Amino acid sequence: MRIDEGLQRLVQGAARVAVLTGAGVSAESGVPTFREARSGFWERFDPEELATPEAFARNPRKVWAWYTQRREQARRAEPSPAHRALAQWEQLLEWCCVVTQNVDGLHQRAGSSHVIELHGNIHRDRRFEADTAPAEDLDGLPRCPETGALLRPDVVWFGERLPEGALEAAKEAMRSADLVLSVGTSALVQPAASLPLEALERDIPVVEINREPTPLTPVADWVLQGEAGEILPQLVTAAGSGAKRAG
Ligand code: BJW
Repeated sequence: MRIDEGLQRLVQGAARVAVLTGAGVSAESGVPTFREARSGFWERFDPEELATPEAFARNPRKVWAWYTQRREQARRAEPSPAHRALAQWEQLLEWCCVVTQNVDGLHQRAGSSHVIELHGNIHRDRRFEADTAPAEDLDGLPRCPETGALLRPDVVWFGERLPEGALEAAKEAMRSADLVLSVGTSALVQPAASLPLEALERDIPVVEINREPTPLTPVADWVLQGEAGEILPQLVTAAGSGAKRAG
């Protein structure tokens, strides 16, 4: 992959960068993606059975079993070169915001300090709130130590609202950036997928990094096709020689 002169000038001139990330950024850490052929979760599992509040109400034990295993997988994973490159870029910039759809906490572990988690965090629990109580036997499932309420993973399932303030903060980050990147996301899940489109509408340049074309590809200003863990370090090196330093 070669970074052309125009892109080099763009990254060298950028002082405020917002980066939307998806599962592809954690793929090189060994965390599976969702929609990829062969390896994606949704190839093997039905999201209607695991990633909706209705699924949890029907069968909380099954949902907890899946999340417990994924939580452990995320805990064992190490940040990838892509996570590390973004953390390193932050050091060169006036401001860098990572807006992530990932729930694994790997951006923070790599050292990024300004991370907005659109879909929650798999390492946290919260109270399961539903109109009707889950039907099955709930013995042994995680409960709030104070109130005894049934707990669920603190992630965003289909049909659920994003965490309070997260979407607004992400929109504000995109609006105030002078460069937006979309990295390792299929750009299919709303409302996250609209964030780079809104940046384009405001004439903010958008760079996409992905192994495969996505719905964003035809409209992005630059498309770098390949592995995020190879391309991002090169981009940060290119930026490093000319970036405006903080302070
Ligand atoms: C690499 C790489 C490498 C790999 N280098 N690249 C019709 C139209 C529009 C919207 C909807 C619709 N029908 C339903 C909706 C809404 C729905 C939605 O968008 N559905 C679409 C699928 C159609 N959205 C929602 O329900 C959202 N909520 C909502 O809309 O609320 C409205 C509301 C308002 C008021 C009251 C109530 C509600 C919530 C969405 C929640 C998504 N949740 C999940 C699970 C999170 C928890 C968990 O982890 O278990 O989030 S689903 C899953 O998808 C996960 C991800 O964050 C999300 C995005 O996936 P991502 O990251 O893009 O991964 P992949 O696998 O899709 O792509 C990976 C990419 O990486 C690929 O492109 C690879 O090529 C690439 N790659 N390795 C570079 N090394």
